[in-house]
Amino acid sequence: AMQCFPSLVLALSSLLGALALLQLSLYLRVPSRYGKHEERLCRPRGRLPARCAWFLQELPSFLVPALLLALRSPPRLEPLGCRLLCCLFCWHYFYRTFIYPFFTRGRPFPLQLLFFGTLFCIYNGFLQGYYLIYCAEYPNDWCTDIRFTSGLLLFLLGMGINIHSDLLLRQLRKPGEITYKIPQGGMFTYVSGANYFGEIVEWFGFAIATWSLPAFAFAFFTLCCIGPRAYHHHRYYLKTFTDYPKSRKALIPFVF
Ligand code: NDX
Repeated sequence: AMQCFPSLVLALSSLLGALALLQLSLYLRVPSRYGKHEERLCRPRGRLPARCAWFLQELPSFLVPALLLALRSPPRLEPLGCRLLCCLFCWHYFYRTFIYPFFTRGRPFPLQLLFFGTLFCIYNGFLQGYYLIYCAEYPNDWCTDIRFTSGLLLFLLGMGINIHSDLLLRQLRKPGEITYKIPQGGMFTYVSGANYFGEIVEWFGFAIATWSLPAFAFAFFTLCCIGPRAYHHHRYYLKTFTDYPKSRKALIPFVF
């Protein structure tokens, strides 16, 4: 049977933090090349329809922890860590894998990024799953701890904002359309990267609720990955639309 190796958790979490910094250094000045930031002259080959790409890429983040959980000896959901994993992490990736891709109207996704994205989701799915199933230990009254309750609240709030914003983006296009318009409503009233803002709040909520190194490393990675992307989206909108709302910020309402 599997057991907890704290040094493995520490090593994998540190590497995730290092990847976050690499990500930041690579994509702070130039955006990652998918969606509205893909170069026009790029070869038309080497892409997969958005639907397949997002499904394949995100699937391991659901499957790996779900498998780890299934392989655990019963009673599987007894430890609070397992329930946290099941309810929060897998719930998000159930949405991202089985619901989001089937409604997306996004442009075809570059195979190369799909490859790295899939590797990332395997890695992170394993780290979060392994830690919460085999390492995490919580006191009996963790559910009434302020870290758990406030974290859970942030997680739910972030997830709500993320899903709502993804929906607003999707409604900007008719099926088959690939043009860009000014997003309106919901959190887009305040920021250009409303879906990213939600996702970041969500994973920091998860980190606070689980109070774990792997989860904080992942929240930090998310911030370094889609934070800069929100900024590049914002710049794209300001450049493309002369009537873009002046008061709108890039990522954090009223601030940045
Ligand atoms: N997938 C996380 N790194 C990533 C894919 C890219 O879930 O090599 C990270 C994720 C991966 C990344 C993943 C990991 C690191 C990679 C990176 C690429 C390079 C990088 C591999 C795994 C890398 C190292 C160096 C470390 C190896 O046509 P379109 O597609 O633009 O259409 C869009 C549409 N839309 C509009 N439609 C009309 N008018 C407008 N104005 C529109 N604006 C947008 O809306 C899309 O169909 C849709 C959403 O677009 P966009 O650009 O706002 O969001 P997107 O970036 O596609 O993300 C979609 C959702 C979103 O909710 C976001 O929060 C979440 O996924 N996400 C995304 C990325 C990472 C992540 C979450 C996380 O870290 N938690």
